[in-house]
Amino acid sequence: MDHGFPFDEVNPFTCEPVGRDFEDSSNTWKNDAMGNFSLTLFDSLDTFVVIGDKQGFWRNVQLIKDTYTDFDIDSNIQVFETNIRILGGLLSAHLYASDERRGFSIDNYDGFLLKLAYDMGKRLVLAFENKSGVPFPRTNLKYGPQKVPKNLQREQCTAGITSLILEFGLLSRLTNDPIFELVSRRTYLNLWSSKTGLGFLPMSVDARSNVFTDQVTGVGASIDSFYEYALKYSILFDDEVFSEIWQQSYQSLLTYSQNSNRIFANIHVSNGATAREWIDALGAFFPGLLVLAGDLDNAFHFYLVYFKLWNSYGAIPERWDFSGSRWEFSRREQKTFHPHVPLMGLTLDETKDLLMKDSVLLEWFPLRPEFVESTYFLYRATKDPFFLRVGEAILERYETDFRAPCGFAGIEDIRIGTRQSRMESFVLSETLKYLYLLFDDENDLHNTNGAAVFSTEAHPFWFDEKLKIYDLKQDIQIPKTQDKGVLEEFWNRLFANPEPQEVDIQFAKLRNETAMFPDYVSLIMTPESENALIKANVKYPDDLEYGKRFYVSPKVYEILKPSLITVATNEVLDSMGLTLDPDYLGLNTCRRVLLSRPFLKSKILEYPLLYKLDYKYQPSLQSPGYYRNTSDVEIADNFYSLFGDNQMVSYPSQTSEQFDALIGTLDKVTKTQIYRIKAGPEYDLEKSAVVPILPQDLYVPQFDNLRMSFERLEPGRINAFGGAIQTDDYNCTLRLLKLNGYNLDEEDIVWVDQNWFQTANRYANIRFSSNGFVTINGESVMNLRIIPNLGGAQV
Ligand code: DMJ
Repeated sequence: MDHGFPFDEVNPFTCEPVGRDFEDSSNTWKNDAMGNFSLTLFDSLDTFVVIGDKQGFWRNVQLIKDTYTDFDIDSNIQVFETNIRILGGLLSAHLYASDERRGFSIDNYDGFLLKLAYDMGKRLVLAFENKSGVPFPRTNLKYGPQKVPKNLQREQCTAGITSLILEFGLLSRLTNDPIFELVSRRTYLNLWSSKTGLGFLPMSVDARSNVFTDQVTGVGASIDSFYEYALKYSILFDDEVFSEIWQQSYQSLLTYSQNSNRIFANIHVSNGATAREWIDALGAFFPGLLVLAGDLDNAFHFYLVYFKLWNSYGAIPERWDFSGSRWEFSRREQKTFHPHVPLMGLTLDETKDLLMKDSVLLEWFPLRPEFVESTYFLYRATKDPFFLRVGEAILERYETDFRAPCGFAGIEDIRIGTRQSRMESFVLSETLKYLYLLFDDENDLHNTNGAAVFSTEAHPFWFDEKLKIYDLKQDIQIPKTQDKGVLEEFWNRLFANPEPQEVDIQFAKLRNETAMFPDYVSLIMTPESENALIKANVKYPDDLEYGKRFYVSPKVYEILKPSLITVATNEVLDSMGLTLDPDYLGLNTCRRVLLSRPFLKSKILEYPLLYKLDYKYQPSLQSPGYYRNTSDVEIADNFYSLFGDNQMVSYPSQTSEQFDALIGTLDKVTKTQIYRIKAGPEYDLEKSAVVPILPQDLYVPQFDNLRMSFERLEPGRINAFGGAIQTDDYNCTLRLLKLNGYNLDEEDIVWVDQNWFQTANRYANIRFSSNGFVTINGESVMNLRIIPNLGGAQV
């Protein structure tokens, strides 16, 4: 504040204030976020709250009151960045300033922060004034989106289109003006309705034509907060439509994108094939999101990859390649890398440098928050000291290496360690906030009364009926002379002769146009949905053929829903009194972690596959020279000796062959019904198969449309769980490892209905053996077993 205010940022090395690039309007690296509106201050208002600095919060809120009455600024800014940083910052600060329950409320507060938020909202929402149906990526705060050069208005991304719903939703609900939520929600649902058969949205969109400009998807840059906001919006506003979007899209990711090392890889949206074998720094938020979704297991496994990156670089490269196939190394010498054998003609260090340079695809680290964010969420969910140790290591880097005279400065080139002379506003609003929260067990945000959903910029949001609603909806009239003709004419006139009230006029026009639109749920016409429509007596057009999309209101959807879910029955299962749970991936349940570790011990240090990734991605996990002699975070003496166990073991790495297989049609995979067997009465061995059916096992009534991953059980090799493979009693040569997004545990069994084999099996190479195993191409699968139908073959 001493050096930067009222500018957007401060140069951490020179202490000079930093603002937009007025010379070069195409410098989006700076100008997208720096709108000449004291960005860092707005973005970090609630950081004062989180660190418990009441005076700091009040003082800076007052400063804003004294400095800003609106955002009538002639700046072209990016809508997404301004939404999450400025609007999000204002909304969170307003909640704290107005809600007495949180202990930071301001006496005689008149809601001016919300009024400022409303002003910003009115300016941002104009980006939706686009005939193509998707918002423009940028807008001019004073004149609207048409003032932005056209070449900056084409490239839009999925995250940019869909990540307004949380802030806009909250703004609408707090101001009683529905336009923000309606527009952003409709746009989100529209985009979602154009997902591929596998349930994916590509990452890039042309904003002028509303056409996808690539065919790839993942969880990192350009699409990250699409997933994040589906889940967070559903939590904040208790919205089932968005909860289902989260579940469907996550199920697709688990099924098609998650690779055998639990990395969510970039894949082709239409066929699920791996498209690019890299992950980026932004994707490091995903484990944290999975904690929120209640999937700790996948959260932890994906986190491990980023943890290994931190061990290798003391930072997270903006983009990191894990493929192995593009390496200069393999071009030079066709053999696997061995940590102690240099390439011909090179020293070992030079060899490692070569590998490291090949795997760092984008070399900067601007102190992004995502890895700290996930560390924080995993610690809150597990309380395992391992995550505190990681936090400590991160903190050490900030204190010794990232500190600068006026703040913190990240890395410009990870490969050589040069520094970046910039401190983005998210360092104070997100990175340091999460780091602080990780160590502050008593923080209000950790109490039930302080519960909040963090926006993608880490602004705490909450919403309930006790909050005061400020009715800010203004009745703005569009002047008669301008309220006619085509849109183009309207804009031309407006910009030819800008009026002081122009934003209000544009805003009123947008509101008029969007007042009446359906807040719909999109469904695909299938025999099931047709049945549901008939059963619920809902009228639908005659020409609604199978495969066509149709829209219903949330109300109608609620009526249809029960008939859309079919629950299979099986006489044998019925006779055992077991019940089936269609939510086999557990997406509706939050699985609690059993804190069965002894006091002051880390369960993670006992995880025998902790080093699996080091082996698997060894060539890509080479440290840069300046970081090569740094020891791994978890084996730092003072941590390892205190929290480790002298029983610690590391399993040998998997050497069994692993491969994927598909039965049926790819785009039907996520629609195949699979059930988890729920707890039931005592198991009756008399009536049972050779191996008891246990709760947690899976049941597949139709052995079709399945995407599976197998390992070959070749005696002498090491299996996926780190055990030596021995000759199996049942003579099985395969083990199922993954089924439609579900990663099987070593003991899990998948039960298949024998009835299907006898009545509907169209595959000559899928059979079952006399001792009850499913056989594929003549090979028995040890954990795929038949549930006999009554009177059927003996099992
Ligand atoms: C932040 O501004 C937000 O987290 C956003 O969603 C993407 N990432 C940056 C920081 O990395």
